[in-house]
Amino acid sequence: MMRERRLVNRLAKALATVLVAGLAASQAHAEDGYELWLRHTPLEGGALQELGQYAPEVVAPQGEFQSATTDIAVEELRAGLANLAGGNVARGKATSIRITLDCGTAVGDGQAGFSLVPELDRPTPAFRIAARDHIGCLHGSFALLRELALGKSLADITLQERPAYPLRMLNHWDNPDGHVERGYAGRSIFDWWHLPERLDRRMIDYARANASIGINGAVVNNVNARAFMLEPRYIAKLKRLADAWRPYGIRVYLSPRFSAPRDLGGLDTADPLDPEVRAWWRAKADEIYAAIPDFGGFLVKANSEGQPGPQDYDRTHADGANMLAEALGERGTVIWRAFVYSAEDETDRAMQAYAEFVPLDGRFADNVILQVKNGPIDFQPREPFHPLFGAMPRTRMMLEVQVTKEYLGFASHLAFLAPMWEEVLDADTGRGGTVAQVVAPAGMAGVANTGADRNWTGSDFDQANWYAFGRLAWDPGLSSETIAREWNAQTFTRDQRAQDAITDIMLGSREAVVRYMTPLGLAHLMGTAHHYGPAPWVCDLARPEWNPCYYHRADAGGIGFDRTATGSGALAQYAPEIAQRWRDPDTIDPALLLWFHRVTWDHRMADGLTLWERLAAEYDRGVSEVDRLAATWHGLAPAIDPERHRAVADMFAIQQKEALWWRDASLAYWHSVNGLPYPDGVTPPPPPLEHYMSLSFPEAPGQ
Ligand code: GCW
Repeated sequence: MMRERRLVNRLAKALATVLVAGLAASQAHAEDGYELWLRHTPLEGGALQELGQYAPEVVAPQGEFQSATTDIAVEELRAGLANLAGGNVARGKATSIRITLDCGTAVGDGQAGFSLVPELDRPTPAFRIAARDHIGCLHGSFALLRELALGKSLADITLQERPAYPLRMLNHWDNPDGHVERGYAGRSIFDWWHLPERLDRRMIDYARANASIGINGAVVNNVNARAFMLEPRYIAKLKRLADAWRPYGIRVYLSPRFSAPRDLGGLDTADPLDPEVRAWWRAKADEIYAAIPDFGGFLVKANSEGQPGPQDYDRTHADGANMLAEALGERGTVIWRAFVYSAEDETDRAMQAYAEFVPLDGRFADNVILQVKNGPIDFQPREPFHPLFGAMPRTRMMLEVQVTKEYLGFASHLAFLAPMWEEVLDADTGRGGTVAQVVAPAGMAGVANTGADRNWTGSDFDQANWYAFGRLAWDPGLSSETIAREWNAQTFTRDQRAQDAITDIMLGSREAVVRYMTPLGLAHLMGTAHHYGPAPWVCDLARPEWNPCYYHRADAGGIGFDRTATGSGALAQYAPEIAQRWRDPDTIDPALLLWFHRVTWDHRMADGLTLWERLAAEYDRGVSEVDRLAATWHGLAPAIDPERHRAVADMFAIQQKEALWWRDASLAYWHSVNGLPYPDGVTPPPPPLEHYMSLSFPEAPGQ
C-alpha cells in the first residue's frame, strides 16, 4: 500500500515536472513582444558560423575598472552573444576573440560616447569597446549587439559615436494612481503603491531598454502633477527608482506642482518672488538631493490648461522657472514647458506661446531649458514646426514630441512616427539652422507610450516609436528608413524580403493617417475630451480653441485658417524666408495649405483638381493606403511568428474600419457645409451625418 502510494506520488511529481517544463518551453517561445528589440535571436547561415568560429569571450573589467554598470554591460554581452550564437559559443577556445571593455574608472554620464574597435589581426585577437566612462561602455555594448543582430560581421563593426544631445529623455504622463494620461498601453508601469520596498522587475527591463537606445533621463510623473509626489514618502520611492536606474545611466526627474508650497508647505502663497516660497523650494530640493545625489531636476507645466503657475501672482514664466532653478542650483535642470495658451486670450492659439516667451529670451537662468512641442498647436498628425525654434537665441530649447499616439489613432492605428520627427528636426528655421541644430545644446523629450501591457506599448509596432525616439535623440541625422530597418530586423525577422515589406509599411504609415484624419494641413478635428475619432462638427464648447470649428473654419464659402497678414498673422512669427515660402496658397506645400490659408472649395490646386476634389481624393487615398499596408502585412504570415502576426493583423482590422470612419464622417460633414455634390468617383458616405455625430465613447482609454 505504502509502496503504491509512493509510486503514485512519484508519478504525479514527474507529470507535474513535465507539465511545468512544457509550459515554460511554450512560454519561452511565445512571442508576446515583451523583449522589445532586444530579442537577440540566433543568427543564421554564414553570420552564425562566423560568430561560432570567433567564439567571443567577454573579459570583465576588474578592480577600479569595474562597477555595477560594467557588470551589466558584461552580462548583456554574454547573454546577447550566446543568444545570437544560438548557444554555440565555445568558451575558452584557444582561438577565441576577447571582447574587452576599456572604459576607465568613472561611471560618468556616457556623453562622450564610445568606439567599437575590431582588433582581430592582433596576436591576441580582440574586439575593444572603448569609452571615457562606464555608461559609454554600456551604450557601446548595446550598439555592438545591435550591429551583430543586424547580421554584420564582427570584423566590420567599426563605430565611433557620441550622442548629439545631452538630454534624451522620456516624459511619462503617468499618475500615481496608475492611470496614464493619453496612455493606450494599459496602466502605468510605475507601481508607486508598493515602492520603495518592492521594485518591479519591469523597472529594470525598462531601464535596460532605454539604455540600449541611449535614453538617459525619465520624468516619472504627469506634468498635470499631484503635489503629494513631493512628500517624503514619495522621495523614498523615487530614490529606489533612481538607485535601480543609475547603473543604466538613467537619471530621474519629477514634475512638481507649482502650487506645492501652498498645497503641502502650509504657506498661503506660491508666489515665486516670495522669500518663504523660495526657501520652501530650496529646502525641498535639498531634501531630494540628500536622497538622490544625481536627481535630474524638474519638468514644469505652468499656467496651462488649468495648472497653477507664476502668472497666478502676476509673475512671468521666467520668474517661476528661475525660482526653481535657484533651488536646484548646479545640481539639476528646470525644464519649463512652452505649451501654454489661454482661454481668455483671443489671439490665434498657434501664436500664443511665441508671444508669451519671445520677450523672455535671455531672462532664464542657465540651468533652465524651455521645452517646445514640435508644432504650435498640439502633436497633430501634421503641423509646421513651432515658430519658437530659433526665435530665442539666448535660451536653451528642447524639442518635445509625443511618442504616445494621442492624435494618431491611439495604439490601434499603425503610425511609425520617425518620418514626422525627421520632418521637424530637418526643418530649416531660417534663424540659425534647422530645429535639430537649435535644440543641440539641450535635447529631445518624448511623451512615453509605455504601459503595463505585456508588449509595453499596446501594439507591437508602437515599440518602433519608442525605439525611434531614442535613436533620433542620440543621432538626429539618422533616416527614418535606417531606423525602421534596424528596428524591424531586431524585432521581427532578418529575412530580407520581409524586412523590405515591413519597412515599406512603416514608412508609409504616418502619411496614410494624415490623409484619412487631417489632410492638406487641417488639424484638431478629433472628438472632444477622449480625442478619439472624427468630430469636425463640434463648434459649441465653452473654450473656443477646443472646438474643431475653430481650426477648420469651414462654411459654404471655403475652408482653412487664414494665418497670413489678412488673417491671424501667425505666419509673421516665422523667419521672413520661411514665411515667404508659405505665404502664397498657390505655391505653399499642399500638406500645409489649410493650416495657413483659407481657400474656396473651388480653389484650383497645382494638380488641376479643385480643393473639394483633392480633399476627397486625400481621404480615399488614406483609406486605400491602409488597405494596402494591411494586405502587405497579411502576406508576411510565413515570415513572422504567429502570435505577433495575429496581434498586428487584429490592429489592422481596427485601423481599416476606423480609417473608413474618419473618411466617411469627415466627407459627410464637409458636404453638409459646402452643399456641393460629391466629386466624380467618390463614394458618398453610406449613413447620414447624424449617425457619426451620435457616436460617443465615454470609455475610451487615456482620458
Ligand atoms: O495634448 C494635450 C493633452 C493633454 C496634455 C497636454 C500637455 C498632459 O490632451 O492631456 O496634458 O497636451 O501637453 O500638457
